Amino acid sequence: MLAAITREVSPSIAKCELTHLVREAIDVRNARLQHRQYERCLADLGCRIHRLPVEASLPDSVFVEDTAVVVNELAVIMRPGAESRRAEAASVAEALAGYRQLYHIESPGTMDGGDVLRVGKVLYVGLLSRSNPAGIEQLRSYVSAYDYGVEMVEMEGCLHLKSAVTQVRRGTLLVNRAWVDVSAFEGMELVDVAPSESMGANALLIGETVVYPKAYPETRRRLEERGIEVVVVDVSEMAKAEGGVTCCSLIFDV
Ligand code: CIR
Repeated sequence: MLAAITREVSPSIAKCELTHLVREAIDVRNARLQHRQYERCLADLGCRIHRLPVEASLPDSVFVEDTAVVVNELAVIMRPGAESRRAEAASVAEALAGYRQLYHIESPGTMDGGDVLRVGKVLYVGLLSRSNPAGIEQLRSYVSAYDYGVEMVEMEGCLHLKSAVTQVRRGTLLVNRAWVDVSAFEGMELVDVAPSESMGANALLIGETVVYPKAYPETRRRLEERGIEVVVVDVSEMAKAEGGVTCCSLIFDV
């Protein structure tokens, strides 16, 4: 059985952090509708939804992925790189305490869950603006006891590692090579995003199905041509806040 922690879209999402995008109006009502459809999709794929209460004063709080890294044996609560997001972690920690033993990234460490890509027993961590070497060392100290390797990955031009690379099937990654040094992923099959869809590398693999944004049809075709099953969701409002499909949930075995 899988659980998915999610959180209702904040009414203040218009004040979200933005790094690479120009601010556009976000329709909160539509964002909430899209978010409900996203949750429904996760539920259809076997996730029990654990929705956290809205955090009205925390604009980015729908992006729960950034607040924790959950593996089978433990959960590490993040200290997000953006100061405006640090207060998001407490309520996620409270929820996760019911499922896992907790460890915490502490100052001077910073890390966003969006920078952590787990492939089997390896945690790849993107090092750029949100996650720093101190955070990575803390993560390593927590997970190495359970035989997870932690690999630092160079990236540029995007917000998080998972903006540039995600797993779409066992042994296969979807990548935007302009943003990430793929030498770290030697031996794996790489599917490139379509040239016109630079934001298309963020896909959410649940079992053998990929949850994928409606906005990137060319890249979606590339996945389907390889026999990967894709379920499409419209996350256009979240995309204006630089969020994608992985960002809105924390999914783990229960
Ligand atoms: C931020 O800048 O932190 C948010 N506006 C977007 C976070 C998206 N999260 C993710 O990609 N994991």
